[in-house]
Amino acid sequence: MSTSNINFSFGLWTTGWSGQDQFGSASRAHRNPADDVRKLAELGAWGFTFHDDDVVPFGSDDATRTRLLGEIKDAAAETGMTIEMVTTNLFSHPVFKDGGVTSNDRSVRRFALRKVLRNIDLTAELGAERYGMWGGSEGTEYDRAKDLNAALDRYREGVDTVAAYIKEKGYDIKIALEPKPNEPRGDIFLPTIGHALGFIAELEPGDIVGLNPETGHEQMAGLNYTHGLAQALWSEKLFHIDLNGQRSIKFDQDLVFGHGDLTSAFFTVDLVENGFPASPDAPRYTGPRHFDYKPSRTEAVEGVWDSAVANMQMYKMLAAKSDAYRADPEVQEAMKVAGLFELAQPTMAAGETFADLFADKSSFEEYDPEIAANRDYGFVRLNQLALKHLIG
Ligand code: GLT
Ligand code: MN
Ligand code: MN
Repeated sequence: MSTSNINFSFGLWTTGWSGQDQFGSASRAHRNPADDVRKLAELGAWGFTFHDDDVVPFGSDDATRTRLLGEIKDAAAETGMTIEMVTTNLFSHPVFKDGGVTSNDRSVRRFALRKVLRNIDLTAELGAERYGMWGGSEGTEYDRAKDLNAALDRYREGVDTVAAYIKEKGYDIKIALEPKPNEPRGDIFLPTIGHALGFIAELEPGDIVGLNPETGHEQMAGLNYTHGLAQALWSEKLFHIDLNGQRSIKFDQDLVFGHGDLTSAFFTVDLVENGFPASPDAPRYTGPRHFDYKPSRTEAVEGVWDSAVANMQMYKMLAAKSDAYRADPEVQEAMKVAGLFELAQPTMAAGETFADLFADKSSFEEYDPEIAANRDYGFVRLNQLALKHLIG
């Protein structure tokens, strides 16, 4: 595909991050989020996302809320930027220090739900098709801090209630849950894509609930992001993506996409842009290419915009590499040798019965395991071809 029409979007909390961390205060001055919308549009972004509190400071009165949201709407209208997802901040204010929808304090849970439902109305009003739920504060530092069964019940109740509200109002909105293993909580509920998929299967109804997996969050758990995206796609639950960079199992770095594990980033882009190589009818990701990164604290305003551009540039460079890699006849041949197309062939023949299988002596009685044991899959050569395209 041509890299000129990729829909790139950014969270306003990304470029808007002032650089404060656990140990240091802000290294950059606060900017008006509406100005960031204009700047992102100028740099080539297609859309943006935001938390309620990114635009309207917590506790603002209704008049202030209307005015500040008006500024964002104006900036979007003026630039043609799409507001593709809205989300709710249930983690910054200390009222949420023990969670939003899973706080042990019932009054906090009811307050959190009200904050979310108000934001669902806003999501609909702005025409965004996705509503994000990152449960950063939903978790514990100590195992006895919560009855874990009750916590999962309350988490399910929270998501079910939001989904029921969307349906009752007739809104065209899908919920995208974002897994993360830890930070800011010691252990966050729904730590990985797999946990979240298992949770969604228990929802009632879970049809409008899917995932927003983030590159670094899977990698913080030592997991393979591309594999996670694949399973979410296979489950038809990949509703959104948060792209960024992470260098191994450590605190959430939120680096520029590709600035962490570059090879993994290549295969992520390869999957998103060109799909599964041997499964042309498999589900494809069609949503925006959304960046959720943090311009490093060392950067001044110029560096913020350099880093925003770097995300889009990295993605486009990797997309072009992926296109060339897929079109390379040597790669196609190596994939064939490696057995990728063979894996797409069902193991049992169409309509084959157990009797048929047992009658097939070549599958067992006359099978010579040594032949397959000696097969050379050529995976190393195949990987080298990918790397040749990547850095060649
Ligand atoms: C926060 C978090 C991100 C989430 C955002 C949405 S906020 O910065 O680290 O991964 O996507 O709530
Ligand atoms: Mn992150
Ligand atoms: Mn994220």
